[in-house]
Amino acid sequence: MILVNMSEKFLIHLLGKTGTGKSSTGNTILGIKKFPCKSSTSAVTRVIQAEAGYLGPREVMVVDGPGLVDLNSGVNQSTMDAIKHLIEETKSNVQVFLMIWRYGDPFSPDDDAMLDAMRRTFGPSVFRNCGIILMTCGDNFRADTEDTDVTFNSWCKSQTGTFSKLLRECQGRVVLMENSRSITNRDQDALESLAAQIDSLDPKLATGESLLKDRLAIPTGVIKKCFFFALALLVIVLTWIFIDYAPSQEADARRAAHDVTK
Ligand SMILES: Nc1nc2c(ncn2[C@@H]2O[C@H](COP(=O)(O)OP(=O)(O)O)[C@@H](O)[C@H]2O)c(=O)[nH]1
Ligand SMILES: [Mg+2]
Repeated sequence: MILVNMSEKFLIHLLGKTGTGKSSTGNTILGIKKFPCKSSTSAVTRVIQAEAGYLGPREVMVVDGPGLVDLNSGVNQSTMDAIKHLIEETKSNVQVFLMIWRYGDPFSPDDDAMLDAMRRTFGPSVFRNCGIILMTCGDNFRADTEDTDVTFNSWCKSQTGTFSKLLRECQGRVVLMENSRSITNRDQDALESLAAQIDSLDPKLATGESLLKDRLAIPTGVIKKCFFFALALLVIVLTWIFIDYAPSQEADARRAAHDVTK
């Protein structure tokens, strides 16, 4: 179990698949190599590790762990449970879910499974209230686009599918980070952008307390579908009553007219 000092205001959870640069991002944020990282096809980080530090003047606790999705074995439920447990322990703190991808990696069904598991575990508004996308390998992005007028913003806007849906859910919060620099020459632009986006979260909606409450909320999509289903049912029933009732009224009128003529 990790004991978190409650004075840390922000918990920054580094989330994503194995090898996307989660631990490297944690080290860039803290400005010190606290998390082990290396290029490997299997997970290097095997347990949840939380390290305290500062992002500008903000007190933060950075939480690193194994990938949320293991290659060929789906969502890593034990990591998900460990994060949930940590949030329960730090209910009053603002929780930041840093969803980490490596620039250049294609999205796969694993990514959708991971995002759905997050929505199921922490509620349908988890990304709206707490989510920030972070793309690592900013160095590769810059190398790919140096002779073009493609900016990171325009690149994000041109993306479709899973990425664009998640970006909408995250209210457009996205950061490009270069972890390949030395710790003494950290990517300050990325750190400033991350800090500004953390500040833009609504602290009332992003606390652990609010997240855990939100878990029980019914998604608005489901409410809308139920409403339209009920409306359609009502129209069918009314039409049926009207069709059934109108001819019998006509027949009554005809019978009454017949009685009068007699
Ligand atoms: N070029 C480049 N390599 C990176 C960057 N971020 C991470 N890496 C490399 O990607 C590999 C996996 O990183 P790691 O942080 O261990 O990934 P994790 O499994 O998600 O924790 C390591 O070799 C890192 O040096 C980046 O921004 N640029
Ligand atoms: Mg790692």
